[in-house]
Amino acid sequence: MRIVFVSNRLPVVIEPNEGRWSIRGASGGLVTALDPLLRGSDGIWLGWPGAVGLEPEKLESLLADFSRSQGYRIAAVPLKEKEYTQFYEGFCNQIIWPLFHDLQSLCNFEPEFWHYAQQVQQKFARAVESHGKPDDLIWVHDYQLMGLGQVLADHGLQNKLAFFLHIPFPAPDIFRKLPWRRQVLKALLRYDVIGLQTTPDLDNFLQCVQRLLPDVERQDTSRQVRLTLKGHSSVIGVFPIGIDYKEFADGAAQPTVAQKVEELRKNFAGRQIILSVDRLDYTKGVLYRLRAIALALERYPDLRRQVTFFQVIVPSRENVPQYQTLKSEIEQSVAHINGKFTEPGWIPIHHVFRNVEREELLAWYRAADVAIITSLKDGMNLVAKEYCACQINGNGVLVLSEFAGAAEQLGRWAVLINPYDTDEVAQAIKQAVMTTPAQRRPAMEKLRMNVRAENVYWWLSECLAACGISQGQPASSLAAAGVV
Ligand code: ADQ
Repeated sequence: MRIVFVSNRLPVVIEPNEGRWSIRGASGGLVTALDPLLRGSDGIWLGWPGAVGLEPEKLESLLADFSRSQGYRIAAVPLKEKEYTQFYEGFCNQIIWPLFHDLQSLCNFEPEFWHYAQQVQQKFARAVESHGKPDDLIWVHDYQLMGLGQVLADHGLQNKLAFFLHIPFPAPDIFRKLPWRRQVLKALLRYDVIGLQTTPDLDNFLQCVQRLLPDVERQDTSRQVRLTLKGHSSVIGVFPIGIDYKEFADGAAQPTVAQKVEELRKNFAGRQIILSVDRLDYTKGVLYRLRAIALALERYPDLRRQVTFFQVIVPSRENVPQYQTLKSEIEQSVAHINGKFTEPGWIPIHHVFRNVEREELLAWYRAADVAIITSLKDGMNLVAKEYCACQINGNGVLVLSEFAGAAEQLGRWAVLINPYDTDEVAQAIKQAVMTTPAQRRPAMEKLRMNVRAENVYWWLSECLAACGISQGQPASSLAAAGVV
């Protein structure tokens, strides 16, 4: 079966380069995982190319170049300026994103955003219809396209329709605030398979359906739930996304990375490196973390000069005002803490705000003595898994927010924190730094085994199995890997 993979963004970066447009592949676990699958199956990936102001012919030729080099096709769903602002910046980034991360006070429930969201689903549907074949699996990704399955079904498409939500699904009291709550749930239930990241997401989804759509019939099996509305059944399951463990672990072991680790170690000799890596987003809890760092340095003076906080933030959604404000608040807070605690030869926080090269990222992951993840809410958080995979010497400690999806799989061997509890986070920083190598190693070993076993290929085969597709290879499992 061929797969038509649909996401809001195509896995490419198109940018002007010395007066000419260039195209390159975007990085990330999903792209790496889907690459071989799409190559082998003559599959196709549909999405918005992310470029505004590029002539259609030029775009076509760039995409054709990229398709040739990758061995699978990608096709663009171009968005008009107004669709970009009202659908992507409005409906996606000012309604669904904050609401599904429990931050309803940040939502702007502008009715026009909903109108444009409907228009864009139609646009994506036309692209699927023009590129899809009758037996294709249509696999739609993430919150931007929750309504696409319904449009396709209404148009009479007979293909199997699958959907995966990368972000959390909120509890009923929060979801209820959405003016189009029933429409969204009904639209989701037109997919044949729905994948969620964690058990709490599944529970929330089921409770929302129960409260808002009481006519839905529910049937539980051992691993999944079947919901039926007006004769159509959907299978809902939990499929926590993983990373390409081997690529990270092998990458971290490369001599070029080892050399960078050596340089970092020299620069921070005698200090523990406490690393955080986040996309610029208010859901990642950066300001809460900074407050806890200030408290830790205040309350535990022996931490000063003993630790260096290395904070890496990748720019994101720079046109949305909330993100611009967040960026300056973070910069102010870092400047304030550094101004207060810096001593000759020691700066407490090193703040990096840019996309970093892969080798550099791997070196930071490998060199860091502690990684701290303070998401206020997160679908999964791949950084937690990437850090563990790169800890090839097994000496690191993972401090992990209990509100990151990753906590369900990794929480047993991490230092779990409530990021809103500044006292607790400050204490966790101290505790992580004080942990001895003898305590660190067994926990990190378990974390690494888990990340290795439940990797992105395992995730893929679990999702495809729910769609009735067997890849013919047994998926790695925790039991087989000896984790549980
Ligand atoms: P994100 O919110 O983007 O993903 P996350 O899962 O942490 O969050 O992934 C971030 C990715 O960006 C990581 O792969 C990381 O390596 C990379 N990255 C971060 N900083 C970088 C930098 N400075 N330079 C280069 N790369 C950097 C959404 C959901 C998550 C869910 C994923 C996958 O919000 O909850 O885990 O999808 O389903």
